[in-house]
Amino acid sequence: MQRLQVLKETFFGLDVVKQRILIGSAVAAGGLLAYMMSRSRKVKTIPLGEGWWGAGEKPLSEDQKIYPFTVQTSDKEIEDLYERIDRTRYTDPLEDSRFHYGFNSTHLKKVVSYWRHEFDWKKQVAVLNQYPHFKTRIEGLDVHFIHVRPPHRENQKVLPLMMVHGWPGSFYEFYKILPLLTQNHDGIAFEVICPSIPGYGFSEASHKQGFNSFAAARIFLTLMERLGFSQFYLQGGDWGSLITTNMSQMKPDCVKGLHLNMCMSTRGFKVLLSLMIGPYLPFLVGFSREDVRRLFPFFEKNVYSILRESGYMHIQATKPDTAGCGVNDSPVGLAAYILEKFSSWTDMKNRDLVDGGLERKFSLDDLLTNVMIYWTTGSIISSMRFYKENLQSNPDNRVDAKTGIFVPTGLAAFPDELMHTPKSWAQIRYRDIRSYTFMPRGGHFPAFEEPQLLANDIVQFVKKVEKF
Ligand SMILES: *[C@@H]1O[C@H](CO)[C@@H](O)[C@H](O)[C@H]1NC(C)=O
Ligand SMILES: *[C@@H]1O[C@H](CO)[C@H](O)[C@H](O)[C@@H]1NC(C)=O
Repeated sequence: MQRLQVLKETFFGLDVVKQRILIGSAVAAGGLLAYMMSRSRKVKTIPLGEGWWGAGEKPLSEDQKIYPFTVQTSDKEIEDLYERIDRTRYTDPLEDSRFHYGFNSTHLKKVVSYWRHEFDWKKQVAVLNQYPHFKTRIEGLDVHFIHVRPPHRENQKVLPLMMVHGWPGSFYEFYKILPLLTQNHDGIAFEVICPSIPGYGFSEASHKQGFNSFAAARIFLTLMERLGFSQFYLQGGDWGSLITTNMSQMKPDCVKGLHLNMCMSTRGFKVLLSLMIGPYLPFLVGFSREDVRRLFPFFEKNVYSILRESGYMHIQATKPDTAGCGVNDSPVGLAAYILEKFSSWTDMKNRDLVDGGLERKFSLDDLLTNVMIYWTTGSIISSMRFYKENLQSNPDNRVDAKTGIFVPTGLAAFPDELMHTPKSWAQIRYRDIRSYTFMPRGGHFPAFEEPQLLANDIVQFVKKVEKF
């Protein structure tokens, strides 16, 4: 009480200006304190939760062994494919429409003719089997993955790295980057684990509703634990970016570093402000010149362009089982549906080309191998359901959206990615960005399109984290 009295007398003994300065400072300090508390409140991890996605009742115990797996095919599978291809009904494209109405069906016939007469699935199955495949049961599902180790070398530090694909890709997207990552880079090399998301390719699909990126993240954390890794690196784009982000939020102590080639962080006042001021005074809101080039005009590049391209997402997030019927039944329908994305998501300008520019970055063998992974496993519908499960509720309200990511993070911003995320936006969620690179070329599937560029960026990021 005595002290309060002294404070009061001192305060009123000051002149008005000093009183105001004092009040102002107190308010500012209070605000700062409240701000820091609100930020530190976010320093939490997402609860791991639990789940079981098998058919029927959960058994009392489950086999936890890891089994080798080999991709197989049969003459019957190939005959069935050819019969269906031969019965395909096409519709002529509109004159000069190129890829603007979707896959140009005149060009589709050419791709399908290659598929039918030249593509050799048996040979591609051998290509798939050049790396060791495994399956293990987690939360009621058989989870498939490949596990590739570098050759033994003296004085080499081997770092485990999990790479997670998205839609409509697969573990096969990583085949060209694997040899680059298992090379020795000044004493470090990666041992790489590429799982298939449950419901994609050779990983069993959930039998129950609600299988989202949290569940996939938890399953992949269990997979890494089962493989004996207590600390590892993560890499992803598309769904892989969400899943590996969620993994980093759930078990930050296990994740030495997170490298993403797509990241979403476009919420909040800061983003709004930077959109209004950014084009005029980019430095004020932390934009570089390259950010401005990639972001503006904002509505054209980020709203209209997304509206024109995201119909698939709305369908998959609402009625995947209906829309999926046709593409699960027709290999040509499936190829058009998937390969259109490999055209436009590599470069939106590909829509202006009669052949969708498909072979500018990929070989037909590589593209059709990815299609065949969906076709032979009959997994397109379950892959589409992942949209519904993840977009059920407003993603911004999910617990993980409000949780920061505190593990060392590396971002590779490819110029033809669907949306550009400036570093200043990414920092809102990713609180420890160690590297942010404007990549010189490439789009949504960089491991498939530009394996060397992506590998270089992963390596430089990891060297920073390891202080090599
Ligand atoms: C479709 O592609 C073929 C090339 O495969 C081209 O000759 C044709 O003009 C294209 N059609 C349209 C409508 O763009
Ligand atoms: C897990 O899933 C995504 C988000 O980050 C949701 O939107 C959540 O925000 C969470 N993490 C991701 C993907 O970044």
